[in-house]
Amino acid sequence: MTRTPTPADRFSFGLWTVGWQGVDVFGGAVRPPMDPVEAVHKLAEMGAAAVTFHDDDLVPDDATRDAVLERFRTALTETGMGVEMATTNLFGHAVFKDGAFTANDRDVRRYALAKAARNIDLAAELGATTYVFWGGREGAESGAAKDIAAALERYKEGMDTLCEYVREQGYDMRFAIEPKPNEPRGDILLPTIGHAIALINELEHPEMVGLNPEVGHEEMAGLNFAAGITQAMWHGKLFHVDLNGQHGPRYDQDLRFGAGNLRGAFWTVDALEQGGYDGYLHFDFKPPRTEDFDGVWESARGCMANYLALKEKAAAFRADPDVQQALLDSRVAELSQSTLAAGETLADVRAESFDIEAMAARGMAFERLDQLAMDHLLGVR
Ligand code: GLT
Ligand code: MN
Ligand code: MN
Repeated sequence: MTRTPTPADRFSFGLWTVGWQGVDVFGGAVRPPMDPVEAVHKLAEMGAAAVTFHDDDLVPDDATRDAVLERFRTALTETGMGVEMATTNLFGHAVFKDGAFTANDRDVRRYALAKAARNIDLAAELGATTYVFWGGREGAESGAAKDIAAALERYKEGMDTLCEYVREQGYDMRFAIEPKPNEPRGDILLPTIGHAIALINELEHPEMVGLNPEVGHEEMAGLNFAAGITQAMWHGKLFHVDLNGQHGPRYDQDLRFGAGNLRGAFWTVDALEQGGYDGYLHFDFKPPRTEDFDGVWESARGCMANYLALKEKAAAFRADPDVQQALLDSRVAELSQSTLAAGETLADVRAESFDIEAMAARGMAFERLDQLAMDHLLGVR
């Protein structure tokens, strides 16, 4: 195994990540804008396979649209980089202050659909097969301001309308919803993986819509990311993933992958590798405001290096004979046996006599198993 990223690792980066100028609630830009063409070249040099973008990251205005796209296409051709995903900025402009697909103002909802459809055309043209919907402004700060049931109807209408559009156009494209519990809205609709999966089941084309879960967003809600994405995979819904770092429930930190909850990152990599996820490994992080451009690239390099190092650690953990014994001692594989044997009925189970004291006395040996994982992660095995 090598720790030098190559396109075969399928790493990708949002143009808005390395291009983040550091504007936050308390201060303005700390870095000049980054030319998307430079980002493509630099990320390609570092071993990434693809980039992703919001309409406004790449083509901020109509006057320069054609020229910008021509330069961008040339950069992709020169570097062999792909565009694997795209998304719509439905949160930055003041028009979206009360949301996009779920704004109370119907004109805003209509504009949001038009804006998304326009960028879906560009995404298809550039070869993106995943289109992300992050509804950061879909929500409210107070109770009566938003009729939640009506908002969910409108969310569904928006997704259904755009699914229909993709079908009509014959684009090879799937949608991925990105949950987040709060920030920028006080409470955001579809706050977690589970909420989003439930909405998808109500859509007209549920097969076209999956998830783009982000590490930090689930952890902001105090949830276990590895368990969340494993459930998404169980439903066949892990279409894409946003990898980054977060220190528990606080503001959305968007640290580089591996920073923050390192144990969580280890189990995330293990879950992706064990679960057979074969999509892009997309980093959605924000290089801290303290950094100049050297720091930005260091941060991007760190995302990939940490993934590869954790992949190596997770593989060594799974291959370790002591771990395999510990898994047996913890009876992990036993959970894959059906609870009732073939042909058995609930009546058979009810007729069985259980020695519950003996059952209760059996230890599960999970501490040994977890310590082995710690030892691998700490590099002491
Ligand atoms: C925004 C957000 C991210 C989303 C992006 C996709 S936009 O930067 O913080 O988590 O993935 O729209
Ligand atoms: Mn985030
Ligand atoms: Mn994200």
